Amino acid sequence: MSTNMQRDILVLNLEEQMERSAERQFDKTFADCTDKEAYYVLLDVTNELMRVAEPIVGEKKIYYISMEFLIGKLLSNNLINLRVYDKVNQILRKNGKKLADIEEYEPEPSLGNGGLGRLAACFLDSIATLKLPGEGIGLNYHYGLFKQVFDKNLQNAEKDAWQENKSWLEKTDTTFDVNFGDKKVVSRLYNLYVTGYDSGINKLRLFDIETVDEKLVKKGINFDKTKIEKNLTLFLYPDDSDEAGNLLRIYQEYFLVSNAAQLILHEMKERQYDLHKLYDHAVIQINDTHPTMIIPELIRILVEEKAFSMDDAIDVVSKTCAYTNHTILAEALETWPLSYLEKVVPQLVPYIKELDKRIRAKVKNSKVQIIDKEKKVHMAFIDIHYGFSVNGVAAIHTDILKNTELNDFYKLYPEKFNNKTNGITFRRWLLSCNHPLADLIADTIGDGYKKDATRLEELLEHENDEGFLDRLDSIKQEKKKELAAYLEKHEGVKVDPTSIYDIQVKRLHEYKRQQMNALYIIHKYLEIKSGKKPVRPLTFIFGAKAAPAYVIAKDIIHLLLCLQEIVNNDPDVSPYMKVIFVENYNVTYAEHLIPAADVSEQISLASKEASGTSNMKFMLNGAVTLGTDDGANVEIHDLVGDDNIYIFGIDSDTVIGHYKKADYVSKKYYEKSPVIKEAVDFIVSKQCLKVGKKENLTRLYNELLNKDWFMTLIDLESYIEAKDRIFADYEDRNKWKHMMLVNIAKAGFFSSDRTIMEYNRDIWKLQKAD
Ligand code: CR6
Repeated sequence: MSTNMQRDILVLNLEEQMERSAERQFDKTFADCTDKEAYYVLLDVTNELMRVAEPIVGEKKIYYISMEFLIGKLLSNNLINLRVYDKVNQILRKNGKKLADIEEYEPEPSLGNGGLGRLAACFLDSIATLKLPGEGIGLNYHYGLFKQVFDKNLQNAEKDAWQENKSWLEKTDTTFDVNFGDKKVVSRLYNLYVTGYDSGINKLRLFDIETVDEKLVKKGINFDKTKIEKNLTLFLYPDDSDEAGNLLRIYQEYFLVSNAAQLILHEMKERQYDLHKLYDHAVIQINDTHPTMIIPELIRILVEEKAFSMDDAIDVVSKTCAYTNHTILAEALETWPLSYLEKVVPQLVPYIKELDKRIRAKVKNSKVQIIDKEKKVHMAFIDIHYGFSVNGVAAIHTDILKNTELNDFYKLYPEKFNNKTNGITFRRWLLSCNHPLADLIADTIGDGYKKDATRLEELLEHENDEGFLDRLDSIKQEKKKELAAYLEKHEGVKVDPTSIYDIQVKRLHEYKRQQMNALYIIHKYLEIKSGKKPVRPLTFIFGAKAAPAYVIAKDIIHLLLCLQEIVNNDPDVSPYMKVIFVENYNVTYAEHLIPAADVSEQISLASKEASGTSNMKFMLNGAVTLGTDDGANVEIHDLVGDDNIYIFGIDSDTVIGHYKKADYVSKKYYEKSPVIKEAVDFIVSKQCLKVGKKENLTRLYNELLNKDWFMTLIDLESYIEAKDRIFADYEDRNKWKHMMLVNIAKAGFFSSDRTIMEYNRDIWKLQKAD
């Protein structure tokens, strides 16, 4: 029977399937199942549907190798992509159940830090949706990223036990030997099916080892970092502030690429492809520098096991690998001491030295050498010299790479550099998280936009249609009410759904400048205290995790939690404003927050945010951006025009100029402006110290006054001005509804389908499966 027929039969008999599964698993009728049991029933039948779905195959395949895949919960998304969402909902209704309640029991896999990992997940969705043969290759971390817990206004980190026996993961029989310098481990492959929207199935390959010992984790997320056989896949990005942490990270990275190389070569063998033509059958996208060792590893295997000459091996691998850069922040561009690599992967060192030697023979410029004078290996430089493509993730980011950060390389290989502005999958960030909006759009312009997002522009024809604009507005209201209920349940805070929801959610980093938002909140608080009330209440919402070793980032969380306590408990102020820092921000939380946002905070220091992707999600859900001309904000600005976005602050050229001349002095701005001074001083005021810790608050205060590396104070006044203006404009309801419409209509460009089409057109060159 064809897979399509099997699928159709399953769909036709979905209800019976569910009954059968309920009986098999719980010895109950489906109606009698608890919501938790109902989740396992839906998991079971959805897994079955995916098993019989058409795999996407072709002569050439993309292998997207990444240390992170922040896939989020999968149930709703899979149901939507498999086109059974409505049918399942009907059955649920009949049995007195709601999908939203059932989904609460699905654990969220915590396999990523933030944007980079979430991007990888969006890409997998689009690759499958576009029917391109492709796989993700990553690691199956047991506890993933830490779970954030607040105590005494401080962030604590705990392990996040997201794995369950019954899950989306399929254990396979595939195992590989992975040899490190001082030990050998055996890997095990797990598959996770990736559904495309109304298309076929690809796979995410996650590797693990069976000797991991979860009991190694003591208090919080502390564990013995030296016991590699027991800790290798315990956590994502373990604390790398010490040598043991660094070494563990290198063990993890090599574990990933060794498995990837073996898997790819195994597939080539199975299909009897000529390895000299590897690049005709495989393209490897290296997601940031973390999987860079795939290059020397493949060269090593070809030379040592497949009788390739060094020249041929290097040539073939260079034509197979492409690199994406996701940041210009120096600390994120990995450089590993050669001595660490000698310990963990001595077998790669001769190859890395050979790659370095060949560059030295060709180019004299010391700034492009792979191994520097201090014997550190620049991983990105391996990618750039020995890959065929280098891309940035937004137009301005790629320009900065070409003209500043990687200019020496750009001059060597101009043809390798290209831009691929990031995107988001509309299946998750609209169809799944905002049903009423998706339905309104479908009612207005038809279903076509679900496959061709540029058609959202057709909404512009309705810019004078009052009925449509009112429906848009009332959907936003509905989502705001839902969020208010969710926040009350999860955070215990009551918010006014008629207030303006101003939301900043993303990792906590000084360059993202949550501290600037905090200073605005202080400013507003003091203004209200002095009798100047806002026209409408304001709700400031934050969500962010700070790396456990990033001290100042944790201090910023501390300040915001202190402000939350002060503001929300002050009877003079709390009717007019609230501050909510949600605990353990993750993909699931984002899906609740983003549809309800009015104002999208994208306030990084210009030049520092490579792209950002929450900016796109907010826009798609009708929020208006308050931001700097940075990352993809620049492209949003171009698309929606000056009238539908609020841009403030110094531009990236000015920022880069300050860094070059080293002439930024934050104290100058503090001393010049009473508004800035008052806000900054509040951090160490008696009122703040009463609820907070002196050590943390003083450290943050000193950082802002004496260093402020990410130039908060230079932009603070223009931020306050822009933010007051956006809040005032919210009262012009017609103008605001129009801005919502334009933002939604112009969001089509940011579909990850467009991004993936560009990757495929310019880099991967795969044939679409039929
Ligand atoms: N932190 C960038 O900072 C970008 C994503 C995805 C980041 C962010 O601007 O949108 O990648 N970079 O390209 C890294 O993780 C190194 C991120 O998520």
